This record gives sequence, C-alpha cells and structure tokens, in this order.
Amino acid sequence: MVKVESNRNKLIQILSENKDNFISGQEISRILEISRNSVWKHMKALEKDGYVVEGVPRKGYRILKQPDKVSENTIKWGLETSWLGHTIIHKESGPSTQFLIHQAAQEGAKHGAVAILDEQTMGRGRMNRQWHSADKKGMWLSMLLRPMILPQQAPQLTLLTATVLADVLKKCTQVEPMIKWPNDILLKKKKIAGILTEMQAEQDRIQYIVIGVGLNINHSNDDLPESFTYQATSLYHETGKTWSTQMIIQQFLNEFEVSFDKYVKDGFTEVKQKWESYGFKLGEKIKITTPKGDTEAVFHGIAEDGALLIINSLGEKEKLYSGEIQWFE
Ligand code: BT5
Repeated sequence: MVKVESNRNKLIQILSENKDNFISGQEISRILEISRNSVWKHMKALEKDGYVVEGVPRKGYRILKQPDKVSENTIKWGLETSWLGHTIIHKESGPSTQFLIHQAAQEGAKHGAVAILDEQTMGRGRMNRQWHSADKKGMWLSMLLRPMILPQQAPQLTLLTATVLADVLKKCTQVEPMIKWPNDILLKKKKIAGILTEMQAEQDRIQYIVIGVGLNINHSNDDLPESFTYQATSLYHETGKTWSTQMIIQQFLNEFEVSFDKYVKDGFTEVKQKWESYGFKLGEKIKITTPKGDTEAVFHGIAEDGALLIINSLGEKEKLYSGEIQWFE
C-alpha cells in the first residue's frame, strides 16, 4: 500500500515536471522501476481521481487537466514545495485535522506533514471552543512542524501563519484582509479564518508544533450557523464568486514554506513588519480581556517575540502574551 502510494506521488511529480511534453511509458517504468502494465494502472487510478490523461502510442502520456477537488493527489500536483506536504493525509470526514496531525506526530511523522479534511465533525478553536467546519465549504488544514526554535518563540508562528494567509487571500482573491491579534483574519470586520497553534514541548525544547488553519471559502449565508452570521463571513459571501479550495490550499502551502524558511533563516523582524501592515485597530484604543480582568489600552503593535504591545493607562508600554481584544466602533 505504502509503495503504491509513493509511486503514485512520484508519477504525479514526473508528470508535473513535464507538463507540456509527453513522457513515454517506458521512461516512467524505468524511473519508477515498475512494469509498463503498472504504469497504465496508475494512469487509470489518476483518471478515477478526475485527471484527464492523454495517452498517445509511441509518444507516451501527459496530463491535460487536473480535477478541481481536494485529494492527496490533486493537492500534490500543484505543490512547489520541497518539504511541506511531502505527506498529505486527506479524508472526507473526521473529527479534526489537529487530531490527525497529533496522531501522526506521535507515530513519528516528519516536519511538513499536512492533514486536510473536507468536513470536521469536531473542529476546534482555542480553549476548546468549537470551530464550525461545513463539508467542502472551506479549507480545514493542519501542518506538523518540528522547528529548531525555543518554546517561547512559538507564538511567532501563529503570527507568521496569519500573514501568509492574509497575503494569499489578497493575491489570489483580491480581498483586503486584516489580522486581529493574535489569530483571526477579518474581512470587513467579520471573521473569515482562524488559526490554532498547539505545541508539545519540554522546558527548552519543542518536540513538535501543530498549526491548524480554518478558512471559510464557499459558504453561502445558510452554511454558517445563524448565531454567527453577523460576525463571520466567507470568500463567496464577500466576492460573490466560488473559489477552488484546491488552489487556495496549494497557494497557502507554497507561500507558507517560503515564509517559514525565511523566518528560520532571518528571524521575526520581517514577519512583524508584515503583520503590522495588516494589523486591525493598530494605534487605536482597544479593550483587553485577560484572566486577571478587563483593561483598556492603545494597541501599539507587535513585540519582537510576537507578544501584543500595548500602551497602558499609565502611558507605559506593556507586553501581553494571551487574552482577547475587543474594540470600540
Ligand atoms: C480560532 O479559535 O479561531 C481557531 C480556529 C482554528 C480552526 C482550524 S480548522 C483546521 C484545524 N482543525 C481544528 O479542529 N481546528 C483548526 P478561536 O479564536 O477560539 O475562535 C473560535 C470562535 O470563532 C468560536 O467560538 C466562534 O465564535 C467563531 N467561529 C467558529 N467557527 C467559525 C467559522 N467557521 N467562521 C468564523 N467564525 C467561527
């Protein structure tokens, strides 16, 4: 089973490197070390997945069209990454992609494994809040990272993820996203996406981090619970168009890998600047709810370690690591 899967992945890789040219069955069977008959069977399996494969005698095969649906194969087809998404766990339905990745991590999965569900039956937000994840309406995805950073730097990764998602939304769908600290993406003040970062760590060493991203894509009003229609939105709702979840996932993973590698190499400064360019209510008065109570402050920006930087009622700069922020209209 594992061998069949990995051959299929290699085949997609080979075909995607030769998109405009035919590649002969003989060449494929040589590279994959399988029989010509097995090559043909793999092609049939791709067709079942919705690919349109052209096979011409004495020339070989090429892929004319890939299906617009989410599966391990269709996602891998458009990936330009070197480590993110080398393993993709995709299922139609399941409790939560966070759960799938935690399980994979404990079974030894490598840095860059990704889990995607079409529908989550127990999608979750922070502090065990519920995340509504309707079937085939959004991107419900988690990534496994095993970064060489300190546990206290982990919040930076939530902020990094938010900037990548905001960039992808802006570039691919021409909307104007804003980021609400620490983990919400807003369109016109309504939440379109949330990020959940969970970490398994010892005192000074991260074993692994799971970053979960939920993005509402093709929800019409009826697909979101009535209780949140005033505070939540989707790309469809904002643009009047349906969007390819497959394309958005691929763009997100491609961009995430580039930004993550840059962050590991160059540090947080650029992420911080990018984040601040999207920062909702930056420079304005906000209300902060923490376990110690509510306070009012001015939202000053993001600190070098990813904390929220505020100016408190005494006019002093202060850092906050957790809490909720609200604003005044
Ligand atoms: C978040 O939590 O915003 C993090 C959401 C992370 C979801 C992803 S999906 C893939 C991965 N697998 C999971 O199980 N989770 C991650 P928080 O800041 O706590 O916000 C939760 C609140 O957002 C809820 O209490 C609702 O008010 C609201 N909410 C729930 N579902 C929503 C949706 N689909 N769109 C907009 N708002 C929603």
